[in-house]
Amino acid sequence: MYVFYGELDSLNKIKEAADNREREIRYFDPNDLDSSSKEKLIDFLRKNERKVEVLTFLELGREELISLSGEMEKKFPDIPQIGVISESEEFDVQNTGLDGLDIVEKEERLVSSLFKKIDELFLKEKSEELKKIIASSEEEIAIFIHDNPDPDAIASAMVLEDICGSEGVEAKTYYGGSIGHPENEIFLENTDFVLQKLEERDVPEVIKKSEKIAFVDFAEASSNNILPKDVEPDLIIDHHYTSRDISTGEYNEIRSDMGATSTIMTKHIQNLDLKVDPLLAAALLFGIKVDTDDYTKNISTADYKVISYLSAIADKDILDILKSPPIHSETLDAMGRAISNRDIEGSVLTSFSGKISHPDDISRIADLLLRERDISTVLVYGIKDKKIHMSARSKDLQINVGRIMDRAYSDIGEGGGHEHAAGGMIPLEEFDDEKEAAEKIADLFKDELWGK
Ligand SMILES: [Mn+2]
Repeated sequence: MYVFYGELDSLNKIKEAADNREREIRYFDPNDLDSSSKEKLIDFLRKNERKVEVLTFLELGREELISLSGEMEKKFPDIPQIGVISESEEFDVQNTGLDGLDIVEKEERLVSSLFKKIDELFLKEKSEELKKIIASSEEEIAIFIHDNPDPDAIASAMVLEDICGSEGVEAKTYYGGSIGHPENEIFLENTDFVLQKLEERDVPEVIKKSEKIAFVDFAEASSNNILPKDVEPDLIIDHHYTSRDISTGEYNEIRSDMGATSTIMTKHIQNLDLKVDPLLAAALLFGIKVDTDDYTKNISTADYKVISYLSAIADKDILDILKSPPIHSETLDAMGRAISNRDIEGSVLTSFSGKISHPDDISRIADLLLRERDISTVLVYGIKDKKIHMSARSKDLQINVGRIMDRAYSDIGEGGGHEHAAGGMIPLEEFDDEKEAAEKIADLFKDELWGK
């Protein structure tokens, strides 16, 4: 809830903006004739102290602002304050001795700059809240990231571990699946940061021995993570949009307006005055880069600000390596087999790459083969741990590979994904041998594609 005190012509616009964010607002007019509105304000704040996110003074005179803000700071030290002043006014808040007051100048774009300020204050409050909750933990905190973690999840967990460490609280980061991106390996090889790989059977013990459970870069147990459905988190920090009400836990920060969890975590670093070393800065920067598709998708002003902050600190050598990360020789071998085994019919290319060392290899190979001239749709598949992993790509706007993968393979395994990129998995035991598997998988794909 936002509380306003004072007189302002743009009040209607403020109401509208608060409405858009589904925030309640309360307005107190000092020129109310019936009785002292200051007393009403104090009374209201006393009753609603925990609900009020920010108290904004609208265009009071300098003296009145200083005295009122001082009084409120004494009475309600936890409520952040903003003073809106006329552009012409000289106001140096440092000289007033008011710690809790921030200033916004009244200008053309008052409403947007006011709400930006509110967001900044809100984030600062969130950082303090996060710190307090972590500090209150006497035993270990278990940080969970999603299966086959990506750079954003790993960098964010690194920061959360740092915050725990600065409060003297033990923390460990757990994941299921495997670390696939070679980029991740580069970071993990260069830091002391250790990720704990978990099998499903080990989860109950970790849950039992940890005082608090944190979800980072995901918000719900059991979807794309190693946790059973009934695990309730104490902390959630995520940036994925969800229409479901996820309000469990002590600390809840789902900011779908930010491009990456790394952005949220960098904000906490800044607000809590934590040190960020060049490698961590590079990891966070890379996390944002991957999640925003090279800084082009779902990117917000907050992301840009954080990017410029991190770029100044980030390890340049590591960033250079990440532009073209080293490739494992097994991956290169699988690429070689996929290139020589490719079977082309019209603009459709299918290829079996044999044994692979990581399921992620398949999608990299599919990306590569899609670049062949005159090819518009690609299916690549390979074997790992008695399973056939598949990856499909298409540039053809008439084709939805996600739907094709779903229809072609759902009877014997799983398949699905997006319009232009999709994947799937079939247990090898569905086939007599590898040779039969190799032929049948390509046939099922093409039959579905051409509607046979
Ligand atoms: Mn993410």
